[in-house]
Amino acid sequence: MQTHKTFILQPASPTPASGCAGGLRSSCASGGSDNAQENFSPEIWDKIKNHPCYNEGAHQHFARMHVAVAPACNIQCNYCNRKFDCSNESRPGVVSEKLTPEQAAKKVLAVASKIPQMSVVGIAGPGDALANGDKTFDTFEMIAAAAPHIKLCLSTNGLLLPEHVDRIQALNIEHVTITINMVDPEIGQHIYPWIFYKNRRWTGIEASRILHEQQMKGLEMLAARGVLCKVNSVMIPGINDEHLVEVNKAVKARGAFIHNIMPLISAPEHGTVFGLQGIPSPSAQALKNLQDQCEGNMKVMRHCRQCRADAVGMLGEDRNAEFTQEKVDTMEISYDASVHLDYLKRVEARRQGSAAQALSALSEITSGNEDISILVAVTSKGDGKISQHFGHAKEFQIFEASAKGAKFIGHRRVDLYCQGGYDNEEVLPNILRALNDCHAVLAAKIGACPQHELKASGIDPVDSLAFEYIEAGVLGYFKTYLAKIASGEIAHTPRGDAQIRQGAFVSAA
Ligand code: CLF
Ligand code: SF4
Repeated sequence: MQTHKTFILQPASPTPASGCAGGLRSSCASGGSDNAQENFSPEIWDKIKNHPCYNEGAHQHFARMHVAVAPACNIQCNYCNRKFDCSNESRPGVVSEKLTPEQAAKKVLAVASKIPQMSVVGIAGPGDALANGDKTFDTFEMIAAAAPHIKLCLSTNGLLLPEHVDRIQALNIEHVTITINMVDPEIGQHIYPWIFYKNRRWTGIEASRILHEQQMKGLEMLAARGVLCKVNSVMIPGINDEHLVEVNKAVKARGAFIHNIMPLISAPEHGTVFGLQGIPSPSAQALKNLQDQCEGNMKVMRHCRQCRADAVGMLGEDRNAEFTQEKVDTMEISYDASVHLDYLKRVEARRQGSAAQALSALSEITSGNEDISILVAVTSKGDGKISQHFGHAKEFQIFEASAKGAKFIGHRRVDLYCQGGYDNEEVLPNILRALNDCHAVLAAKIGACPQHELKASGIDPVDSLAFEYIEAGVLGYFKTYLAKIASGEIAHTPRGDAQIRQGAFVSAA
């Protein structure tokens, strides 16, 4: 498959992770978000507004599902091993069940009838979508006929892309991801031991040269047809980490819309070549530095959850176990598109409310503080609000608050603190480590014990902003923080991984 495969960093680390096709405008008016509607042309906005991967703002409202109809692959990546399966493992390329196109289409209707947030169906393996072209396109045809409002999304290694561009366009597949890890076959030979192309196996530099040429050609052809292309790249320390800046420039020049640079997930037990060779995952800081370097060139995705090839639900959650083939077969499926369309209207109202409140909060940030920025962690149930209890969080969204606005910079996965009836105090140190560069945590409720421990680690626990819209809440907290500085109550202290403050708390109440 593509690079919906490989990767995850552990909780203690910050989470790893156009030419904009003429669609990205320069202004930035919604509380600092560069994912706001006004930053895109109407045509582009229409394509991305409900897509949880292409639009960071949409992942708070919309879900995706993958149907695992594509088992075979035509190349070998040294970070991939599709034999490994574990239901607790969120790792691209991993699936519990492979489906026929008919089973997949039925599963899509079953999920759509239960999860009105579901806006996109993707085919992301477990092998390569285009190495299984007939199954992939048959599946999309059935879904398009049964549920035409659901967006279709395809992910591929790109080897067969030029041959399939016409069919992709004919089926109105508006979103295609290509995994591109190199634009230099010298480097590619260390990532790809072989490819299978035109009825023969190719190895060495020649294999990477063919793959590279096909990827570039396919990307150019799709961009010329108005298909929004996302490029996924796996950051592999010592192999292509420095080279990915070149990749970024090359894909931008060929019309890619967004670049998703993800960390290699590497562990010997996964049985991958890189895992067995002991090549490490990149540090969170190295990943962020690379993403920052590339961001000036094009839109960069920072909220990727490195999904399984059968993932179902909001990004960061997996509800696939509710929709096994056995369960779908006995399920009463009553799919009603109007339920989803009603949900779209509610999201639209929510978005407008959120944007208005964020703008209002931003207007209250006093001038003269342009050099101050802080990180704020937020936990949400996926409704765009600060709506989750601290103890129920499996991940925190991290925002950088500054006079420019509230900017999403990534997420941090953690173990559950509340285990239904008792608090798992053993996980608290890991949560504190995951958040140790944040000035505050905003949650719907924070219990006395975690409040105490957060304060002792120099992190302000805030539940007085419960159920506020996230960006407005983050900016509200920042405003109070600045006020405390102005009054002399606290001094601004930047936080880094190794820097744990004592004291100096602000309350946003
Ligand atoms: Fe799936 Fe990929 Fe489409 Fe999204 S996932 S096929 S573009 S609908 Fe999204 Fe998952 Fe990251 Fe992929 S979070 S691994 S980027
Ligand atoms: Fe995807 Fe194939 Fe590479 Fe595995 S070997 S990551 S299935 S392209």
